[in-house]
Amino acid sequence: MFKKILIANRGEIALRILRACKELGIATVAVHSTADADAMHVRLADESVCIGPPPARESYLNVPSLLAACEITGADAVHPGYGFLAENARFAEILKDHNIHFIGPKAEHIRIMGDKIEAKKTAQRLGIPVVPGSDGGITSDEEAQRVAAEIGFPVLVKAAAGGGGRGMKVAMTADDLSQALSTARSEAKAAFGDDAVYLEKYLAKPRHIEVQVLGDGRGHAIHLGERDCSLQRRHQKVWEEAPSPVITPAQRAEIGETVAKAMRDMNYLGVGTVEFLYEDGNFYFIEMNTRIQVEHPVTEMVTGIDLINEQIRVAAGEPLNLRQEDVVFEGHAIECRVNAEHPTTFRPSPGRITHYHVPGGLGIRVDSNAYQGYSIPPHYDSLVGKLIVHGKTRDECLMRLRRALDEFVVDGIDTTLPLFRTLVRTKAIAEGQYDIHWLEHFLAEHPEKKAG
Ligand code: MV4
Repeated sequence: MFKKILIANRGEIALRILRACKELGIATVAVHSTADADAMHVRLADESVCIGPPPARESYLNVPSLLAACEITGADAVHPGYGFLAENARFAEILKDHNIHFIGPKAEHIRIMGDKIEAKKTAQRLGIPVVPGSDGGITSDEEAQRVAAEIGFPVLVKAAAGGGGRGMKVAMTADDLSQALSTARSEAKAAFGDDAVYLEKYLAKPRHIEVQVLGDGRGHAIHLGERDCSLQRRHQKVWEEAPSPVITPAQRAEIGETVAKAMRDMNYLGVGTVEFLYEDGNFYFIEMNTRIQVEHPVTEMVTGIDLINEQIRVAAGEPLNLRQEDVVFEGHAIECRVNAEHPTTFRPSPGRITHYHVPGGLGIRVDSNAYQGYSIPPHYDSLVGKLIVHGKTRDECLMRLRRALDEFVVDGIDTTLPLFRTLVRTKAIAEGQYDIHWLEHFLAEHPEKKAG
């Protein structure tokens, strides 16, 4: 097992990783920018190293600084968390070259899944259902027209280097296709320096459902069920839940086994998430994330499995001692991402938290780095914390969530708590009847309701 882990991240996830390390008896090194000297993860770590000024590219993305911090402290492994360097294959290789373990998948798998065309080809080859579309990249207007005629309009042009919705263009008819292709190409070139694009059938009203996996890198892999992350705003998840309100146990077992088998066949190492669009009873692969995700706690709450603990242990070469039949799903969990943003305009609201009180009681979990008197710096994402609630049933979970949201106090800054207080009392949410566009429509149609 590792002796000392350097946590190459900040915020709530740095704290989450630190807690897992403490329970495993592993020493911790926090790194921080000058803007994060007062952060909770810095206070609680065994050691800390300042790695640069506030801008992420000069601190949390600064590889030479991180290597120096490993060297100074003698850390034998790095946990990247999510964002920053978590899905940077080159970083994983550089660490390996320095005899430092990267707590994450093999570099080759990070690289494959970072290229959306390669990811889709790999998924399809491994038996995962994919969205109908081009076999690989599109090289001409003629090829695009041929594929589109085959799959039918509307079609979606996507960037190979994309993800997060950037470089995506819909073509409703054949007349729109040439324009969609060239716009997607130039946006992709500008955003990612890579103009490779591919074509897919456009699914009009799908849900976003993702399957959590865990592998030991040596042919053993299991699934931990799905999360429904359909409630998003501008490609940012807002509310996530497990299980999905529309998936049956038989469907879960089937898609879960399909994904787990694929992970076994590729000898996948670590935690991963296979993302699907779900429409009319069918799953369609879109992407795979090769990191721990923000919303991992909802899976932990319904399985009782500590994903970061498992992630660390398999990265250290320990076998997975969980079999698929050991994974038992119990009850329902919902996560609300509380952001330091105005609840109706979503304008970022960094600043000092003057009063802070978190909800408690049975089934309540708050993953947050915030505390009374803490100042949220303006340089990073606006996540204040995650409220995760568990109940025996979805209705009990919603009931508890209403109560927990009413208890939660974050004063001094704007937060999205009032939005959640409204959502949790909204009929479509209570009934679980929402798709990936529901929240954007709700926010556009009910501006007066958003503040609760
Ligand atoms: C799609 C789609 C419809 N049809 N692909 C957006 C982000 C990227 N990761 C995948 N995305 C989509 N891909 C096909 N073939 C609609 C979206 C999409 C979306 C997906 C998940 C969650 C929210 C979304 C919001 C808008 C569009």
